[in-house]
Amino acid sequence: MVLLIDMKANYKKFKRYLFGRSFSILFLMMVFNVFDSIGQEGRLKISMNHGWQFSRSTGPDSISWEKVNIPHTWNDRDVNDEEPGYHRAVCVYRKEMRIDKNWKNKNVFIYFEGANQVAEVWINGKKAGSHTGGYTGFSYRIDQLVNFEEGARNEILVRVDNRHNENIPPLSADFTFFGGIYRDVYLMATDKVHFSLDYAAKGIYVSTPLVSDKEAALGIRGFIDNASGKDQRVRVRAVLKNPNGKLVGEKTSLAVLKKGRQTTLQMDISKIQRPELWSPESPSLYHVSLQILDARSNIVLDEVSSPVGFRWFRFDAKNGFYLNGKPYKLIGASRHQDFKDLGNALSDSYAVQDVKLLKAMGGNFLRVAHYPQDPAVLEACDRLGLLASVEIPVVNAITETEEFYQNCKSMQLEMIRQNFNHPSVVIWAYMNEVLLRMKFVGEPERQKIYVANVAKLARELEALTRKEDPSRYTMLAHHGDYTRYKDAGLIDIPMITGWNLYQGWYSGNINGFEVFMDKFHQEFPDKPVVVTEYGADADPRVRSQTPERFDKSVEYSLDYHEVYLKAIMDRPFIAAGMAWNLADFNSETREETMPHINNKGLLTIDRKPKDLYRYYQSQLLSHPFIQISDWDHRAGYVDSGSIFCTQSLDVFSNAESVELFLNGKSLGTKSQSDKRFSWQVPFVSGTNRIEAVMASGNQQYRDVRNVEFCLIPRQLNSEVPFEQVNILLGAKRIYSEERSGLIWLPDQPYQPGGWGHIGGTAFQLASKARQGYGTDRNIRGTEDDPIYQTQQVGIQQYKMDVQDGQYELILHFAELTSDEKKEALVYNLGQAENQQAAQERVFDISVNGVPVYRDFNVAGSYGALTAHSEKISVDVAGGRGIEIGFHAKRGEPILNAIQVIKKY
Ligand code: GCB
Ligand code: CA
Repeated sequence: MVLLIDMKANYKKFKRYLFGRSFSILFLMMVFNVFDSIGQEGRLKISMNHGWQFSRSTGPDSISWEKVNIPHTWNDRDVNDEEPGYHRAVCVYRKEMRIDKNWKNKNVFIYFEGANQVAEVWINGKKAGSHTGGYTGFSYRIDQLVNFEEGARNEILVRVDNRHNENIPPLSADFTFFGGIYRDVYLMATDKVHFSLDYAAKGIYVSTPLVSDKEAALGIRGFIDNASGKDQRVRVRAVLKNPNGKLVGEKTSLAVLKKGRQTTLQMDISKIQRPELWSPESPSLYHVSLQILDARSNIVLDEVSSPVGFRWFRFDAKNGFYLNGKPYKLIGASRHQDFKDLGNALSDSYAVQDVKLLKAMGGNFLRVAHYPQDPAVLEACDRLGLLASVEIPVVNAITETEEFYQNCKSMQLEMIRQNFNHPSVVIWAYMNEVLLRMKFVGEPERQKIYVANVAKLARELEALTRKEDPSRYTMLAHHGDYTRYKDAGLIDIPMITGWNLYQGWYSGNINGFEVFMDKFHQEFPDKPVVVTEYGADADPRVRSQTPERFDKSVEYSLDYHEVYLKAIMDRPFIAAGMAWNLADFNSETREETMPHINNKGLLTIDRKPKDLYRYYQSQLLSHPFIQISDWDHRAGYVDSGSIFCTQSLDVFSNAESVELFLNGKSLGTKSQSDKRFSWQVPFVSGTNRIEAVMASGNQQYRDVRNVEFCLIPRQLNSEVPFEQVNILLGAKRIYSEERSGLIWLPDQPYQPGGWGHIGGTAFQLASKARQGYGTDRNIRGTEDDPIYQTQQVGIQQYKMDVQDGQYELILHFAELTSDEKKEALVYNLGQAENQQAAQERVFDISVNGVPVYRDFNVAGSYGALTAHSEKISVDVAGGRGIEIGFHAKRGEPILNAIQVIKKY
């Protein structure tokens, strides 16, 4: 920069010195070009993310400002606390800015990539505009509102509102509506003659009306605004370069732009020979740039550019998706736009990282769900090679008002216009499970009208989409209530039907998935179909040797995904399978093992791979892949009569066969087709070196992992010394605390010589529609909810035949019954609410016959659904072990978890 300024100041001397007189023209052009990029000419776009002030309150007296940078949300923390709900209100952002005085003759715009969900923009006290909808960009022309004088301060004020609004989708959904200016903000300056910024789009729309491997053509539609106050003669030049930067096509056309008007431009570049085709395997991008040049002076007034991907595709009802003429199975995942502790306020690099992770998994498809996301997402898909769908956030239900319909339509229009040029996009969608939260339950006639109104809105959005973009497909995603959507006519309206199916998760029978898909295909043999969602929660802290539905174990989710992926792969008519979800995401109303988080991700909320991700890699990658499960901190009970504990261990690989070694000794070779490899491994105490080996060609590949194992004796007088046990009562799952690494094992009934409970039964929810044991309610006062979510009800004793010594007992309690209403589960897919009438219980606790607590009343003293622990020291002598007695006074005694620690 400094150098450039010097150059300008000493222009004459310098010019002569360098080039002599004859080079002056060339040099002049160089100076112009350099200054182009700092705003003297052409178009300029600079970020405005830094140095904002933010206030949660809007009242003039109470206003207090804090410094923030954008991207910003005011809900990054409160969505994770134990208070139900999060701040949904009007908040204000403010910034002072100076505008370059040289921009006086330009059009100046402020451009927001997104603010949730209504934003009102004021410049120097005058309203520049307002925007409805939290997921699309918007821009306003502001040169008529700003002060260009040298040093003058301009104030920009943005009121952002994320309150519930009946007229703005989404009305409800299984994700959090974080408020704020959570995507980049830019200031733009253009010549008065420029490509239109209407709909915050680029003003040019590229299409590929003809593509084959022999020849391609590029269509360009553009809109040019002339705000200059006089008619202008311009030349518009389109330049197409191939992926190597070589010019492959050029077109120029002359136009007269009427003052104050918008001129439409239509150009094409044809006869592009042997185009390099775009595909996920080879995402070759051409590049087109369009310039508006003053016809007389040849000065560039404006310039925009776009990537171009030459590819063709179709969805076939019988044989699925075709890309560039060949059948092509689409497998991928959906993405939400939040990240651990950041809410939705992420910089672009997070978006790029997610796309990379999906690509590295072997995925070739991204469902951008349930709303349009940061521009960086689809840019990354174009570059890295992922096909994509995008949708507006009409989720669960609609409101039957003209305003709601209009908001849907403008969102759809903005989505299409803003994302039109991405070669990655093949589908536009506009409703997700729209009949899930049915309105007018119990009023059948009114409900019919409602459903008809939903269908009417769908038809209008469909018509709009097809008119805007005849080159892509349209889609709706429905939940598994087949007849509801069929009767509503919602299967006939879009070009593709998407099903979000959770048989084996929200409902019992996992094989129901195949049955459902086959039935649909039989009844609608002409309808292209995709699986827009399928998934099962996997809390990476929860593992199981006996996985079952809703236990939240990684193992159950693996079983689930194996069944689904195989069924999708086996059926050519299923064009695509999109796992729900790429990563865990925030859903404030959710409770379960990790409150506020939906755990169906293949990655954690901070994007660490779960075993699920490795499973997909093993099924999708073509280069040799082998990885051992990350369950490498384990505990377990000694097998009877031995000094080890046998547990299963998974290996993920695309090899035909894999051999496993434990501490150098082979445990045998396994072969597989579409499942993970699994061995029963006799783990010894301490470090177990696991090595998995595969062959590919004449090359060997291996993965090595040390599994740290804590062996717990079942018989307390056995050869294995006893140090500590951490036991979950009424549970079948294993739980690892994230911070301390402590591992909790399922309880057992007492056997002489060992330990366990005597009496009682495992706690179960009144509604058995879901999990087999424990509760799904948030337990307050702990981050380790699974320790407290299971319990033995009606317990009489807890007995441990430990040897003499000094021990510490920690008893963990939480009352799991409560009259407290759980927030309506919007994602509950039609399940009845799990309400459990509060139980009153009062009991005494004794240790080795000595009364320790009298009239113990967990809920009465500490509140229901709240973690509470008691620590007791015991000296065990005379070989009598430990015997904890629970003596009912009112109701049934309970115990949720117990730790027994040997001190000396
Ligand atoms: C669905 C919804 C999605 C939820 C998902 C779930 O069907 O489309 O928004 O997050 O189920 O996990 O329940
Ligand atoms: Ca961005």
